[in-house]
Amino acid sequence: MRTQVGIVGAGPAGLMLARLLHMQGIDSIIIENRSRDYIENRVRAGLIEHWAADLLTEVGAGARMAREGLLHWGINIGINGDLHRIDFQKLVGKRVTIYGQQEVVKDLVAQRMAGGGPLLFEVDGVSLHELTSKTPRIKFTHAGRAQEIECDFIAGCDGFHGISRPSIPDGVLSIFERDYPFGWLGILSESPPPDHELIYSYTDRGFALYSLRSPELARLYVQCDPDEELENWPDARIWNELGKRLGGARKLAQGVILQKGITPMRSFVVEPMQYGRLLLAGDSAHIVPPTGAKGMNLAFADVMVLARAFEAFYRGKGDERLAGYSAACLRRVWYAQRFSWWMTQLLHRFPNESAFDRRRQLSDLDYITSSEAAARSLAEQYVGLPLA
Ligand code: FAS
Ligand code: PHB
Repeated sequence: MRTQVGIVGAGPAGLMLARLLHMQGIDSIIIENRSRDYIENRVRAGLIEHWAADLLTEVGAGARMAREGLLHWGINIGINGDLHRIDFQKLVGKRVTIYGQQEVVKDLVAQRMAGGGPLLFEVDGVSLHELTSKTPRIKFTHAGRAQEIECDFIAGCDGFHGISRPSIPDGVLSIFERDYPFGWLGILSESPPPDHELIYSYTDRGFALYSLRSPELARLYVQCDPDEELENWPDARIWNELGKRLGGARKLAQGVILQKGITPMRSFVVEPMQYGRLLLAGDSAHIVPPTGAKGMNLAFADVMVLARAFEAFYRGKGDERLAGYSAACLRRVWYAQRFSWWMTQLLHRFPNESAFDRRRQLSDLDYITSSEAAARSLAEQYVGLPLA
């Protein structure tokens, strides 16, 4: 097979890139190692920044989001049960949209299958070749047969555990990372959330997040040990801890837990985000802790920059933008890294924290919830900084 851009991975990054390229008349082939059913039911993100929701609408994949998504004009910060609302409307005049990542993936896959170009599911044994040549290749097996795609460029959109980043020779990439001494145990529950907006709750017992997917479907997270085992968290213990970490601010309704999972917390960036004619986008190049809800939004921001660079190249305007792809992305990547680290250190209990750090953290929370300037800074970063 031959195409202009070979895309590895059908997550938010790969699917949005393919759509943006299709709108520019640039061909692409997407290969995905999971089944359609698996990627359309993988529970992950749930919060879409202002500009990113507008982008989904602009590319023609926003109709169901407009019907089923929830517009939020604020969030609540809980400090041992006292809730403080950060009013996005008043502070920055912008909103976020609550709409499950798997719904975004469903909408983009449906659009692709309806005439956007090839999308091969359940491929296996993917490997990348001749990345520094003018015709890099992707080799894989599909339906039991060996296949090969010759491309002008390869977009590595295969997430943190994909093969694109590891295909870059040692010594080329600089790695910046930080692991956190805790994780998040997340549940999806058939129950009304404690509030119609998100509650980020700081308590002496640790952090908890009360989010939602609809007024009847709650998405709830508790801070847990980094190497925690799910079997140590029977439903009763989860509800007990979620109840306690609301600190009496709201009543917590219980319901059937539909999905349960533990997410490690890490910050990770590779520089540069490209090698030869392989360009990395999304989680394949960077990971943020979910406290700032930036992961999926950052993946969209990367592919906006990448699509513009490909457009310039195929319009004969040279490869300057492609050469400058990493630099163009990394400023926003580090903004998101900084905000996500800051929200994480602000709201979680750290093992062996000093008494000084504890007081400083409480003072940070007091400042955020009593200074309009500080609240505006949080709000503008949370709803999504304007694209460069
Ligand atoms: P993805 O990992 O989504 O997609 C990569 C795709 O490549 C996958 O479909 C994978 O199957 C495929 N793939 C992997 N290896 C392959 C191979 N060898 N060959 C072919 N295909 C391959 N972000 C937010 O913005 N807001 C949130 O609220 C939020 N909450 C989160 C909550 C949790 C529990 C988790 C885990 C993450 C959360 N995130 C959040 C971050 C998350 O959304 C990611 O940033 C987002 O999925 C990144 O999208 P992609 O870069 O497309 O990677
Ligand atoms: C979610 O709804 O899944 C969610 C929302 C905000 C976050 C993380 C996750 O910061």
